[in-house]
Amino acid sequence: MAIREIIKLPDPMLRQASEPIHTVDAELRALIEDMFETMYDAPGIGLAAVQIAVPRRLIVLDATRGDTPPNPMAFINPQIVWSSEALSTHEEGCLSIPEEYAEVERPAQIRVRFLDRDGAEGEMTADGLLATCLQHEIDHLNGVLFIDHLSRLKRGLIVKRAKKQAKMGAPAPKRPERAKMGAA
Ligand code: GNR
Ligand code: NI
Repeated sequence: MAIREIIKLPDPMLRQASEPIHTVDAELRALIEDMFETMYDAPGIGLAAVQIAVPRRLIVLDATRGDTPPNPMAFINPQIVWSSEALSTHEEGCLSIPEEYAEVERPAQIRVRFLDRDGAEGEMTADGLLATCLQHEIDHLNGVLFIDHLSRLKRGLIVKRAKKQAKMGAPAPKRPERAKMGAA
């Protein structure tokens, strides 16, 4: 069990589509445990595997809040099989885009098909925060971020700030060693 590092915008891996999972085995269940640990530590209500630099179609989520007991859920190869015509708006944030929040409009209800931790097929209908979070996580599996649902202007501002943050946080780039002058 381990807390993994969460990759941040503008890491290009966040723009990559994740690969389907073919086997649900002990190694995958260990990865799921690491994802729960990383999500609860952050803290966040959802996490896609690609956010810990593992581009596979796997998400974890726990949209309970307050005093309600935790409800860790894992979805392997999740697919939206139905979306309501009715839309709803929620404020969203993303662990890969720290300190940025915006209102995003999405279908209010969705039905999702997936494999669970035991490799069994499941289906679930979700609404409210759970529906929002599932759509946010499934977007990650397709290289899509919540900022892609905003106007170009808002997205541009957020990307600009994220790039600035990345520059400030990154170690100084190594300079190539200069050839010594006059060395034969
Ligand atoms: O922790 C998270 N909170 C959140 C709030 C509103 C809509 C979506 C989310 S998901 C986010 C964690 C995250 O980045 N998951 O990919
Ligand atoms: Ni996110």
